[in-house]
Amino acid sequence: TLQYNSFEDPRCEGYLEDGRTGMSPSTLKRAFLNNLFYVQGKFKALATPNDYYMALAYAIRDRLLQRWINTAAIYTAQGSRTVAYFSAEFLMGPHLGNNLINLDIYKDVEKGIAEMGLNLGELLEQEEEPGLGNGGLGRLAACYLDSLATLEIPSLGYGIRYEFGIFDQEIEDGWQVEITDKWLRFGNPWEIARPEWAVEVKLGGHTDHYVDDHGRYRIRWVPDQQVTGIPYDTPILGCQTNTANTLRLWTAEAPESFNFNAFNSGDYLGAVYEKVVSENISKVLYPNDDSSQGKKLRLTQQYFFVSCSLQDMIRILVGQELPLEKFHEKFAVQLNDTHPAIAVAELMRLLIDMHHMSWDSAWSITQRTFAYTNHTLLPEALERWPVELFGSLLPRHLEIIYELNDRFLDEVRIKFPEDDSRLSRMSLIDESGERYVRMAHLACVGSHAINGVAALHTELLKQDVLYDFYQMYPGKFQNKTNGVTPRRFMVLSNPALTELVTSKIGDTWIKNLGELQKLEAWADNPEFQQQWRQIKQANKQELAAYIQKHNGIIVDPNSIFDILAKRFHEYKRQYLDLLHIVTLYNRIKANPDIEITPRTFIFGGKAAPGYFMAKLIIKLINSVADVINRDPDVRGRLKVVFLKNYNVKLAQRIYPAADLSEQISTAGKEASGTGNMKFALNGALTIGTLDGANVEIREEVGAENFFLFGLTAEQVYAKRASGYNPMEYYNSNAELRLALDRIASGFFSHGDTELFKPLVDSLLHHDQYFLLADYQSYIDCQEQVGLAYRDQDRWTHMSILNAARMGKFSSDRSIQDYCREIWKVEPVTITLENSEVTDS
Ligand code: B1H
Repeated sequence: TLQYNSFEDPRCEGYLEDGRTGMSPSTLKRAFLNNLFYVQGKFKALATPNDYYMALAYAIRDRLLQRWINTAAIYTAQGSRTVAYFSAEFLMGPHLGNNLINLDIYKDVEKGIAEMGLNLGELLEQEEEPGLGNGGLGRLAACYLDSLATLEIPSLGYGIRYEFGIFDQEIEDGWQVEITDKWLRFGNPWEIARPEWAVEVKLGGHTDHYVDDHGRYRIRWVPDQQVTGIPYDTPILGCQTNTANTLRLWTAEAPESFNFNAFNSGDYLGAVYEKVVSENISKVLYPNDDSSQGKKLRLTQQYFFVSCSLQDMIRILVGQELPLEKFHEKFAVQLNDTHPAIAVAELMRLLIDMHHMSWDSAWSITQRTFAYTNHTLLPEALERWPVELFGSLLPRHLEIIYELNDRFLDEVRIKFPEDDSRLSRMSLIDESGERYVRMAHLACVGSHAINGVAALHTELLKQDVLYDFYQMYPGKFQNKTNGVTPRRFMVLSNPALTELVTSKIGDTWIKNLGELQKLEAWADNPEFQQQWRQIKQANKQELAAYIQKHNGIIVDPNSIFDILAKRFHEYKRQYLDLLHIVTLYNRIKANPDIEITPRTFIFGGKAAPGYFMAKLIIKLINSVADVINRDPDVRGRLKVVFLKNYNVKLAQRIYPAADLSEQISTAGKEASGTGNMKFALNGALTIGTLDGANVEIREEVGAENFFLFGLTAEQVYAKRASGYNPMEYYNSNAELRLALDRIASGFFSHGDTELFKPLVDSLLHHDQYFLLADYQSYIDCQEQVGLAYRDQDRWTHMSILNAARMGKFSSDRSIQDYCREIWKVEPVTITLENSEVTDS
């Protein structure tokens, strides 16, 4: 039995507080100092901020472990139905602060740390964030894990433990420079390796058709490479609950036995080379957002983590003495886009080849297991793999896909006879030119539910990209509008606003965001308005200090903080924001006395390293900033700031300080957006198009509290169909012409007229994303924003109502919808009584 120390103030009766589980301030303090000594091997005089961070992280991890082990024990004992969220990306953000919030000990720890002469904020700053995602899709997965745990839903996140996450962005001479993200450099206190649950993954080679000892026809995959997947587990704690679920990420290693032939034949370097090749699989995250690269290594990554995860789930099933026939009863698997869609073929292979199930049983289990979330309509993001490449890596899966396709096309023929064009449109194989495997089609056929991520997006999926599949299987289609976790994006990142809100309506809104509605009663209360404004002002001052420290630019916290923060992509139209900036600049230059509400334009975001136009837009922002910030004529009225290395940590500083949230994508292009929700939750007003979740945000907050501009998706389609000519707008709009001419003239590029030519030309001659068509509407709308800001009472009223009406956009709501309508899974309560820790 364990030896317990006795402590002065155990929190609850009958509960033994030991040095690793106790939550009282004195116990926490002692645990922290113990870790500093015994884990970091330091005492105060020598300790670095990182030592302090690590000492605290381990103290908090100890508090999680009891919950984590109990959660696993109870799920195992009850054989609970479990959600498995398959995602190539999990953009988790730093763990420590979030765990303090969810354990509900943030304030106590902050106080205890201060008593030791330290500052919690500085320790939190030390944590290197696990940036294992690109943007919205990866962050959505992270918010969903938070909500799943908070709602006490048994769940596992499955993905890849990339050694290098999304690159760090530096700016040199205005250009983006990419630096590798060595996030594991100082060790990761949140993960535990589980080498005892390693699995083997085969790659390449060919298939063998043979007759087994019982005279049965069988197929065997003879691979030419094998890698080992090692799981690393991270606890995902719910908010104010004992549930701690697991994020299980796979690292690729060479099998120990691998290539001993090469060793034996003396080819030591050859054998080590093979090892390097294996370990490359989980080396680096592909840094593209909303586009697919078509590289073999990427397909290998996808197959690697999917195969590891499905084998792991079979191990769990067998461990609970459940038959394989119950796979779909034990697990609901969500495919986060098509990146894990190979799972459909892999589960078929495992059930048929490895576990000798019949095709029909395997198919019935497979379809009842998977559900597929589509995140984009952009054609360049739809994953397709050349059949050749696919077959060279996954020969058996290609056979399975052909067989699936034959059976599927027979179904199509029965429902839609004599319709060859439909057959070729729907086929799992694109045969219009070079042959490709269509991953979205595989995901649709292999899933019982297909969902989009906002109402408009789901409608467009049904009408356009997946039209044929909607006709074939209308019952499979559902909408699940995205959501964000209020724990990280409000309670943790905006403590002052959290406290104000809680002082008025209590704290139950944190787990039931709909209750924010009660704030409406305060929207016109002068005292409350003043407090609301003061908090926004203080948050802006903090961001201003950050800007001064990192950019050397002094910005005015009384100006409108007008913020566009997201990945760089032409469809997101950062360039349109720039055209507004240049237009205001031109107005002031032409008429120095003009009245303009002072603004600070703040940008943040990364461009994919190979995306030339996106990188050129970053350069243009920095070039415009250089000129405007130095020009005495606009001093006190316009400032432009590019914040480098936008990531979860920086996002947490930005949302609380925003007055205006820029959500200006071309209608029909942004599937949902989630930044839009985080800004509004923190009291920013939105200027936006009718795109993605903007539509629903506007519905919720009311049209009068939302700055709407631009063409609708339908109008965009109509314009494209009738032959859009951007030059007409250029010729007929003097201000627009002036803005573009300024950029083209070399005014922002030291006289260089070539530098930004590709940007100007692309607008004048193609303008794929309708910037010129939306320009005037945007400028007019921004004028309204400037006027509204001058009436601070009105602005504050709108700001309060925006936050008060964000209830729908909690990821708790999204997850409840998924649980009820797709996964059919129920909560399981985790108690700490009978805990293995306290019982033993
Ligand atoms: C979204 C992606 C994406 N949609 C391919 N698609 C990737 C596609 O590495 N790749 O190959 C990576 C990411 N990401 C985003 O998902 C949408 O653009 C947003 O509108 C949406 O809010 C977010 C979450 O649903």
